[in-house]
Amino acid sequence: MLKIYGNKTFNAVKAVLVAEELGLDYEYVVIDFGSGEMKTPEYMKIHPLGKIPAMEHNGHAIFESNNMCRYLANISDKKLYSDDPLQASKIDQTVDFIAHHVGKWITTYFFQEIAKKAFGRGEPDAAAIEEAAGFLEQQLPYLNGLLADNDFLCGSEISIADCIAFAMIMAHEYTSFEIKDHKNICRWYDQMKARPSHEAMMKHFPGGYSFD
Ligand SMILES: N[C@@H](CCC(=O)N[C@@H](CS)C(=O)NCC(=O)O)C(=O)O
Repeated sequence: MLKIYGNKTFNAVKAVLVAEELGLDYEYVVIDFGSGEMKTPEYMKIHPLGKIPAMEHNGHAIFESNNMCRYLANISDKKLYSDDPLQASKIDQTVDFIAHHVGKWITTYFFQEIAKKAFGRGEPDAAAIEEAAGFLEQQLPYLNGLLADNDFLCGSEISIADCIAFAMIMAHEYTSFEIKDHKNICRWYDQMKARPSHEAMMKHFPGGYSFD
């Protein structure tokens, strides 16, 4: 039995998209942000810090979204991942680059332009957005280059890196973050969006990252 706990965040989208790509049978459970549900003793048995996403598989509690994605691939004969140490390292490298660099700055857009409004935390900070835009302009060409000769970020086959990157880059549909100058990223984004996994994932995230 696989249960994924989440709400409208990048990290939950990553896990659901990976589960859909792998064709796994799972239950998606929405954990409310405002009601304190995340900090109940029951939920904190699943995520000890009371955060989302998290999941339960055969009685084991697992958290940290990138780890969740890798785990789901590992229980699926390494589909979306690899048995080859070098290819696995390439996938991990891309996942880490997204998590620590591109994703960090896209999270700034999400916080400033979506979360602040949704949770009454004030107006977006223009300086923070400008800083994020500057770093993304340095970093997105690297991702664009990975896609110059390949359909996917780590080669000719889709991997967890694509699902993880997609969940982050999806923010461009809901914030002022733009990808239009990066043609390969645009092409890849449209390809990812056309996959059946995208439609299935979106059923759990009506309105995407919008809280309106
Ligand atoms: N690094 C974690 C991030 C988890 C996280 O910070 N979740 C946020 C939402 S994106 C959360 O649950 N915040 C509520 C809280 O900390 O009370 C992951 O990738 O899963």
